Order: sequence, then structure tokens, then C-alpha cells
Amino acid sequence: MTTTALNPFTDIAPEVQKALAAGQPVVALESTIITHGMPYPDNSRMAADVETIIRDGGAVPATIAIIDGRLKIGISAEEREALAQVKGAMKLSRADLAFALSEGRTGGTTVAATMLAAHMAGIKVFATGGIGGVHMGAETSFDISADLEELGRTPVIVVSAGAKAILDIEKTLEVLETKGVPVVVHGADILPAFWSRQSHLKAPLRLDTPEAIAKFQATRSAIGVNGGMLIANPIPLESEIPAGIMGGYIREALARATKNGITGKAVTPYLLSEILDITKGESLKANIALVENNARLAARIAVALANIR
Ligand code: PSU
Ligand code: MN
Repeated sequence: MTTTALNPFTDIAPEVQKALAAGQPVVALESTIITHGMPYPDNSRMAADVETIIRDGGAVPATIAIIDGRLKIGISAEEREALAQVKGAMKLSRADLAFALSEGRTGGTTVAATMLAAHMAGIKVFATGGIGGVHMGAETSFDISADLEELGRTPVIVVSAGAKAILDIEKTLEVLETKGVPVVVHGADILPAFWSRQSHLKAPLRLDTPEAIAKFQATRSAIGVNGGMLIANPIPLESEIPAGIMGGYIREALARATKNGITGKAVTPYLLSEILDITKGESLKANIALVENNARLAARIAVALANIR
């Protein structure tokens, strides 16, 4: 049911292939959020819902994942469900994506790996929850997400609700600026903070419409400025947990991580799951709402981009 086009390791779903060939809008979706970001069955429902939202917005969804050593650009409903339940999936970034292919493994693709794969297939827009960034205490741990590096080099528009608020958002913005990544807040003057509509930082750039966002990225590419763009789309008001309330929960989760010696790739999944525990599920509800909100905007940006070309 899938065709191989790019290289011997990649399967592009026929529907995605057709849309790309015809210049129709396609939106990529990541899968670490399925394998490591949310518990089952919420992850499964979220993954199906965002695909539906993208279709309703007039674009074709392409969930990207590695299944049994195959790089999948677009997965079936059965594959999606299996991925939501799989135990021991890898969390894949640029460093180990090809390892999973050469070793026949299964894994979720992070923002970095999803951008890389999307670009390989010719997909220009990608919706997620929040990007990885500079972790608290990075000055000693050196824990800075590969997502930032990828945003600096790969020309894909990443629609997020900002950097996850468990991070040092100020340092994350500094690194993005250094790497030449525009951070565009959609429809607000304040940078959102994932579960919360507002951080303590101003929007580096602001645009109010999907058309303006598409035009900005097309302009960058026309003058030869390559690399990704980060869209920060504030979580809908009715779903947010205000920053003042979130702050305490995040501090508690960070304290638990330190106490339990959590490091490296495990940090982000650990913090998300502790925050879910601390908020008794409220954070998960907000996380799902913000991902859906980002999928809605990403579809509109993909449609706007398709209309430019
Ligand atoms: N957004 C969510 N939940 C997640 C993630 C994003 O709402 O779990 C994932 C993304 O795949 C992102 C990763 O790339 O968390 C960041 O991990 P790290 O900090 O280890 O780079
Ligand atoms: Mn990390």
C-alpha cells in the first residue's frame, strides 16, 4: 500500500505522494509525541484527531515515524494505533534516525528528525506541540535539544505552542536567534509558553495570518536564506493553564528529575509525565488542545503556501 520513492529506506504513503506531486498542501506530524509524549490511549486519540483536523483544513496529513526499520512518511490508521501501543520505541533525532533504519528498529521521530524527513519528502509545514530547547541548568549539563540545530538548517515551518515551558525559554530564544531562526508569534505580542498563553518574554516577531507567514517563508527562500521557521501559536484561552499556576508544577517536576538523576533523552518525557501526575491530567488536556490548535494553523499555512506557488 506504500510506494518507495526517495531512497531504499523510505515509504511515502500514496496519498501524500500524490498531493506532493500535484503541489497540494501537506502537513507533517511528528511521532515522539505519540511514543514518548503522552500515555495510551490519549496519544492514539490525539494522533487520529490531528490528522482529521488537517484534512478538514484542506491539507493532507503525513505522520512521520520509523516502523520496523522503514521511514514512513504518512502512516495508516493501523500503523498509528500500533505505534501508540508499542513498548520500547526509540526516540529518534538526527543522530540516530539512520541507526533505526539500519537496525530495523521502531521509533518516534522528534521535531528534529521529523523536520529532516519532511524536507527529504518535500513537505514544507509541520505541526507539533512544543519544540525541545535549552534545558534548565544547560550551562552545566550541556543539554540543548537537536531541534534547535535542525531549525537552523532545514527549511520547514514548525508550528508549535512555543518551547515547552519546562525549558529555559530565554536561553532557547537566544540560541534560535544565533542560528538565524525566526520566531514568529501568531496573533500576539507575547511569546506563549506551551500550556500557558503568555511567557515573560516579548514576541521576537509577530504575524497575524497564515498568508503572511507563508509569504515570509517564501521571501526567505527567494533571497536564499535557508533554514526553518518557528511559529509560536498560543494555546486557546479556554484550555490554558496560566503561567503563574504552571510555574509551581514545573518546579516540582524539575526537583523530582534532579532527585532521581534523570538525564539526556529521558528528561523531556520524564518531566511531561511528572507534570501530568502533578496536575492530575490537566496538563495532558492542555497539551492535546494546543497540538490540535497547531494542526489547524499548520493546515492553513500549507494551503497559503500552495497558493503562492
Ligand atoms: N511536543 C509535545 N510533546 C512532546 C514533544 C513535543 O507536546 O513529547 C517532543 C518532540 O518530539 C520534541 C521532543 O522534539 O519532545 C524534545 O525532546 P528533547 O528535549 O530531548 O530534544
Ligand atoms: Mn536533550
